[in-house]
Amino acid sequence: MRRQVVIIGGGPSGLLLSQLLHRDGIETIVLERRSRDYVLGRIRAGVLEWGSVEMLRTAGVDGRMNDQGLVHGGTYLAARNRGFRIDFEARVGRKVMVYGQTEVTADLYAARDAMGGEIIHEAEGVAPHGLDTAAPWVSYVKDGTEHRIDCDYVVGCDGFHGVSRGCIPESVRTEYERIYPFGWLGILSEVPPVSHELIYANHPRGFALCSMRNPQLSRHYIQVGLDEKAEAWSDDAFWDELRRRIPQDAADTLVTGPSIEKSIAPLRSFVCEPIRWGRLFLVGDAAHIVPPTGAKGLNLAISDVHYLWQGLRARYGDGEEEGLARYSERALARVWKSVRFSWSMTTLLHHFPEQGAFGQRIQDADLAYLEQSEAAQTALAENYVGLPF
Ligand code: RFL
Ligand code: PHB
Repeated sequence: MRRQVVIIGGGPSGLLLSQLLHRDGIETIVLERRSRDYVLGRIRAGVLEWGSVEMLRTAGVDGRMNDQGLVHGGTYLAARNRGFRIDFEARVGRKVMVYGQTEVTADLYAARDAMGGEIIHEAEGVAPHGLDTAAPWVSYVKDGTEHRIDCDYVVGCDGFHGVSRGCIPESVRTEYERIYPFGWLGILSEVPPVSHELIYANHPRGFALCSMRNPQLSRHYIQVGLDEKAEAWSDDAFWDELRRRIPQDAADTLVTGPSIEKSIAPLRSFVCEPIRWGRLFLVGDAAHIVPPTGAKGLNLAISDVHYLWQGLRARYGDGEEEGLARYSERALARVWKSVRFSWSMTTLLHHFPEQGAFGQRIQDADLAYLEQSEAAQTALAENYVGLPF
């Protein structure tokens, strides 16, 4: 079998890239390790930058998002149970879209099916070969039979734990990493959101976030220790802890209910450089991870897809190789700015074990400055809504 581009990983970045390339007449095949139900059962990102919204529109997967996505013109930050609003529209004239990654992925699968896109689920032992030659190929096993696909390019969209990144020789690859000393315990619950926009709360007991998926479905997170277990948190214990950390008016009106999903995610910043080696390109979480505090992970995956799609369509359109040659440098320039922003939001809003009373005071002062300074709000808003591609 031969395809022009083999994409490893059927998460949002792999599906979006295959959709965009297919619309340009470039043949792709997606190899996904898991079943479709498993991929669609993962609860992850909730906020799309406007550039991401436009990319999904370009890919023709915006129908449900246009109907059901919630456009937010600002967000709340809170310190010590008192919130204030950052007005994105007033500060930078832009907005974000609250629309879950689960929905984005479902829309992408529907669009790939409608176009007859090839996605092999439960592909085991996926392995790229010959990446530093002009004739790379990928092998995998499906239902006990080994298959081989020859191709021009291999794209690693296989997330942080995928096989692709490790194919770049260690002598070429540099990895930058910071692991944070806490995680996020998240719950999904069929109750109305506590506020019409998100609330990011700093509190001496730890960070909390009130988010949503739709007017009847709330998504909330609290900072927890790395040794904690989701099963050890009853729903009541979660709601009580959330109430202690968020603004008083929100705590007073919080509607609680049973959780329909509960899990703990660790927080990490990670960047691999370069993200191209020979005929291999890394995209999204395969190349970099950010802590979720800035809502950037999915959006960075989409901006990587943008640069690579541009490079591949120029290569197949008029034989121009420059976009591919500069993919790593262009994508990483934007990645590092989002890595910085996610790190700074994480540092501003979480309780660090070693921070002490001095650290808490610095955070209080930083948040007071943000509340009072239009300049500080503009910088936060500009980053949150998304820097240009
Ligand atoms: P994914 O989604 O991890 O998909 C990778 C796919 O590759 C498959 N795979 C393999 N397939 C074949 N062979 C192998 N050897 C394979 N190894 C892995 C996997 O099964 C999977 O299907 O990566 P992708 O496409 O790059 O997308 C990245 C995003 O998923 C991620 O950045 C975001 O979810 C991060 N994130 C957020 N991003 C935002 O932009 N806004 C947010 O509000 C936001 N909130 C979050 C988040 C991530 C979270 N968690 C749990 C990590 C909130 C949370 C809690
Ligand atoms: C979410 O709704 O899951 C969400 C929203 C904003 C974030 C992180 C996660 O910064």
